[in-house]
Amino acid sequence: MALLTPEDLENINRQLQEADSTVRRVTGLDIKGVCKDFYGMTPCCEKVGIVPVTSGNGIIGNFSGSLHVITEYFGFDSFVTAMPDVSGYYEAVRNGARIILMADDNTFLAHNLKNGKIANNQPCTGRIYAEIASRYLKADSKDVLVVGLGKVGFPGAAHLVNKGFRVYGYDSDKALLEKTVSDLGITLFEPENPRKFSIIFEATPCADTVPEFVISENCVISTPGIPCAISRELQEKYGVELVMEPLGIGTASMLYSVL
Ligand code: NAD
Ligand code: 2YG
Ligand code: MG
Repeated sequence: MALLTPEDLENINRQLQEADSTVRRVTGLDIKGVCKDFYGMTPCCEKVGIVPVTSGNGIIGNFSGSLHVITEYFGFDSFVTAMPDVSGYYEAVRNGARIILMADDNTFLAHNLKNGKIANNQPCTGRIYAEIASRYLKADSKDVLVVGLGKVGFPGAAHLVNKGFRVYGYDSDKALLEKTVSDLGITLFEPENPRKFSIIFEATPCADTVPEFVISENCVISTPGIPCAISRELQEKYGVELVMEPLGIGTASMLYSVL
């Protein structure tokens, strides 16, 4: 799995503000507004304990610090523990944390200790980016192209199907693509039969995965995938509304889902 780098997380507050402006232009609501509508909950100053984890590839510079900024941005009262791992977990609970946020190389979770709800970053990220895409106010139809059907893309695609969208799926892994098309009852997107979309949801770890022939003027590309799904040049050429941010939108989705 591709891990975040400290550089991805530089200026997280500014990245969040920029993403918020785009989400507002695209949906008419800010990220908080979309989360509130989607989950039917609002934070009430729940105390969040952020526990750094040293296992595997170890602590990522800016990761816990960014989670601190993000949680406060969305109205939670949060703190990063001084100790990592089990000692940090103990410290978080002893200091009154109601929600624990922590990640190793495979799992990033939010656990609400009061109501027992637990969330995983991948499906929560997929659903919220798909939800934002689905709310595009200027969409020309209910057709959506989904590029990347893995741990983030699959739950996003499933969410769009449940919302009544016509989902066209594409993944470079042919076996996974065929299985997903059959499991979700979506349409297999064939690059040999090109067409344009006003809503695109992308979730791959690769760059430039959205080809020019699918991009319509002023389309939305809602993409948690890092690095970016399209070049700056194509973004400007077609006036693409790009919803892309490395950590905050997915974390907000996790936190709202455990309230
Ligand atoms: P994954 O490996 O489970 O799935 C990725 C899928 O993309 C795979 O099925 C793969 O076959 C497909 N793929 C790769 N290259 C492709 C291409 N050129 N065209 C079409 N499909 C292609 O990974 P994941 O856990 O779903 O994560 C996807 C991306 O989202 C990663 O970059 C991850 O770091 C990122 N992510 C971002 C956030 C966020 O908050 N922004 C949160 C979680 C994950
Ligand atoms: O506590 C730490 O600093 C580290 N143990 C965090 C490790 C996180 C690893 N996960 C990732 O880099 C991401 N693929 C998942 C984070 C979701 C946002 N992109
Ligand atoms: Mg995110």
